[in-house]
Amino acid sequence: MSELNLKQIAARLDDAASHVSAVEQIDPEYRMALWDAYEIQRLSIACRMARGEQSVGIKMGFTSRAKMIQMGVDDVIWGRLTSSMAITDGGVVDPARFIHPRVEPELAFVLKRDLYGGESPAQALAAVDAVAPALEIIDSRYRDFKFSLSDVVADNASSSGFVIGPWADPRQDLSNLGMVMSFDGQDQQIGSSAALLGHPLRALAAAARVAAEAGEPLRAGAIVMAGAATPAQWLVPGSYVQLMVERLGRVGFHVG
Ligand code: 0L1
Ligand code: MG
Repeated sequence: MSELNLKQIAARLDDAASHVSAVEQIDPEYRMALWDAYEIQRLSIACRMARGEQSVGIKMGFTSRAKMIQMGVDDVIWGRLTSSMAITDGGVVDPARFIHPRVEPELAFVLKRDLYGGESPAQALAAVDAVAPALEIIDSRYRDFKFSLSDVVADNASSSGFVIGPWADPRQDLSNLGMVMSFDGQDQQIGSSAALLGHPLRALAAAARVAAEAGEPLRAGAIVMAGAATPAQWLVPGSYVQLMVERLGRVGFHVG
């Protein structure tokens, strides 16, 4: 794909996000290779940086076997997190910022040391400062939330917002923590941290690998959203979304 096409598509996706307006899928028109899709993602996030947003970390997608099978893929995808996507724990989210937002229960890590890719999960843990319950708002920029693998990669893996709860010591057993996402106190999704590639630290090691492969290794201070433990749910205006993670605590936000 030509440099011009890559830039035009990146601008199209950036416009869709900033004007809260869905666009048609790109892949049927251009047959994007996966590396083109990641370059479009990079260029589209560069448009945000040019407006003053800062890079704060990355998100992992398709970390559950169920979602990989659904998409017919055998590797994770990833996207970039920027400062404007951060939502305060307990804060209010205006749904008008999004096209058709969904929310999913996750864990987040923050690093105290750089990761270079190739680390084992145990080695990756040594670089972690803290772990927290987290919620991700995903909002595909494509009409009807329909996309191919390349489409969703170009669209920053649908990433749109994230909320991080209280940070906790990561040196504890994270392998099978119960995770319950509720709306107004009604349980919506129940899962386990084991859904994240079998162990959330595997998702972290995978994040280090993909970031290094992209030439942007994870630095101290970076946040990693490690992936969803359950399917995503549509946001309901007026509701309070909460995630409770066994031993780690709660995180939530009001949908305005
Ligand atoms: O964060 C995720 O696992 C979602 C990745 C993108 C696919 C989707 O929008 O459902
Ligand atoms: Mg997610």
